[in-house]
Amino acid sequence: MKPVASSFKPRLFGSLIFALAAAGLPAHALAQQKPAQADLEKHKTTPGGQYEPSLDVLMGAGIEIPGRKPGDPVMTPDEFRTATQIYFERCAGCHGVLRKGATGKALSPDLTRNLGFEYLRDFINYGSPAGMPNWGSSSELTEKEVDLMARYVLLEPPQPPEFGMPQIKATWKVHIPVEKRPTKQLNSLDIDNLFSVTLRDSGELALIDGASKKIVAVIKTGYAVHISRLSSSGRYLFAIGRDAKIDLIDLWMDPPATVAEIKIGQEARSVETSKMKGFEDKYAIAGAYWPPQFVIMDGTTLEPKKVVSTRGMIYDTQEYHPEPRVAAIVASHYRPEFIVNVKETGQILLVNYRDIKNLQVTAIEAERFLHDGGFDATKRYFLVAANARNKVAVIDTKKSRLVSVIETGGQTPHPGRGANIVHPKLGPVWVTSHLGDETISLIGTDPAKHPESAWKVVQKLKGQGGGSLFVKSHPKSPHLYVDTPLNPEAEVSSSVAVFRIADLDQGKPQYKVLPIGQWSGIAEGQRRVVQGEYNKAGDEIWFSVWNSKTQASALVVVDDKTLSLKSVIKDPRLITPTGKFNVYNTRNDVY
Ligand code: DHE
Repeated sequence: MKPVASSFKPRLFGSLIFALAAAGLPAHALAQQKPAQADLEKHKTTPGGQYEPSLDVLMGAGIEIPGRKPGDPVMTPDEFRTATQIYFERCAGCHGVLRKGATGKALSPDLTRNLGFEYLRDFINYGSPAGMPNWGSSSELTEKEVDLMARYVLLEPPQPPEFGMPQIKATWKVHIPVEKRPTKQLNSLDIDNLFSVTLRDSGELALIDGASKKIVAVIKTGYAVHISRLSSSGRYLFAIGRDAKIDLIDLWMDPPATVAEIKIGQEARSVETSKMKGFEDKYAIAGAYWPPQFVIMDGTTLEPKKVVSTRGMIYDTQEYHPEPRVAAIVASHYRPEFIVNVKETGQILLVNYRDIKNLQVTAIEAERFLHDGGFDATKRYFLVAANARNKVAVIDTKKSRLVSVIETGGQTPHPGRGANIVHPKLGPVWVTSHLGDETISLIGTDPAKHPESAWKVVQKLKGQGGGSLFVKSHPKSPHLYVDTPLNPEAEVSSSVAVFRIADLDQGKPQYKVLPIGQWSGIAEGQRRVVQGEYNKAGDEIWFSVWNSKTQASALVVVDDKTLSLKSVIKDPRLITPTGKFNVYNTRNDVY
């Protein structure tokens, strides 16, 4: 069947076309020809390209097929459902749920119809060096699926439903009311040295005792659970799934168990709790990717108190963005404020929770595509990556204002919460690695004693390669660790690089490679080694060896002083372990 849209005249432009033209092909043949292998190489998916959000939960949200318009490509309801699923899983992260553009270009029908079916099909097939993955030629999508997606983007985008207070309230369950909970810790766990480990693909978390390395409990959570955060006292643990479900776990119970749950949207990644003196354990906040909103809740019951939309203007162009996602959220230690990072508008919102009825929000103009970040060692300054802009924005949480926006000098910074170390010559610095290359950037964070270094990239180290997601150190550690789980080389993705902090003032600081994947004793799979996390004492660091759901995974514990293998935690229940959150370090922002 010939799609109706193929009658639209393809407008031939873009780097793929230039590459073909350079190869001497006539313009009319361009859309149909396979480019040369050398040109295709430039279109390959990068680690950064692979790491875009997959909004796969949205499909379950009751998507309506938009009304057909004259000239629409023919598509059966089944095809439409398949295409919507593919779009949310693979495309919406960059192009937006509503196809208004995010890090990728807008794909609204007024634009796609101008491009035409053939152009779109070839673009989806071969990608572009500007970052569009080569979905077809990499065999990620079949020829039929590429054809389907080219027709799909010519249609009006379907709009997933909103999720306001009535829907949020309907999902809220208190399993154990506060008055029926223990009044003192009932178990004998060393709570501060517990690790909450994300078991991504089983939708669970494992609580592991830091000393014995024994699994204390495995607790059901939301779909593809993402992160854990702790209440200020350390008693309550909050886990958020990609389906925006939060589980509130009481660590005083024997064994620790879920006491309340709620869904704050359809898709989410971040949760945090109030840390300011006088507000300990009082509030929780979670941010959603869809609908674009954050929700403030009671910290002990999850009762939703306030839903705030993040739809609004992009900070610099002052244009409306219909779906600015909420990325990292941290809690200020200086003011009763949550620091909410809004990706697409580039605004950092300081949400004052002193008076929720008369909510005061300070909107700071920062940079677009804010993603993840953490505090400096004093916890006064918050540094967040604007990843697609290769920048880091710095907020002074004491004065509630922007300090600086810094070019990191690498491609796509991805710090996690970053690492704070004291450089032998340059004083306190905060570190980020990068998804796109091997650069590890050190940013000065001490304007009082090292004003010449403050808010500048004072040193760039070279790590093992691109595909890094997390750096880690500890105030007591002599080392800085850099993972590379998304590096295409198996040897690099299954190991970590370690720098000795004392050597950083030498000409070209060298790193040592720890073969964590090999140490795990697991022979199968990709053995991606991801996200170091210290124990409370700061003398050992845990890494996840992250395999697929059907393969063995493990946690590997390294002696921080000797950089030798200390222990391997293996258990059939450890399915796809990724993030690890030590209670003490997480509640006190130690990293
Ligand atoms: Fe994450 C933190 C979003 C994929 C493991 N991740 C975060 C944060 C955001 C985010 C916004 C910051 C939360 C905060 O501090 O409040 N992550 C996203 C995505 O949008 C993305 C790119 C794709 C997606 O569809 O979700 C994504 N993340 C991943 C993974 O594939 C990882 C490696 C494995 C997994 O479990 O899914 C992963 N993300 C993590 C971890 C943290 C995190 C471990 C917390 C790090 C920390 O030290 O605090």
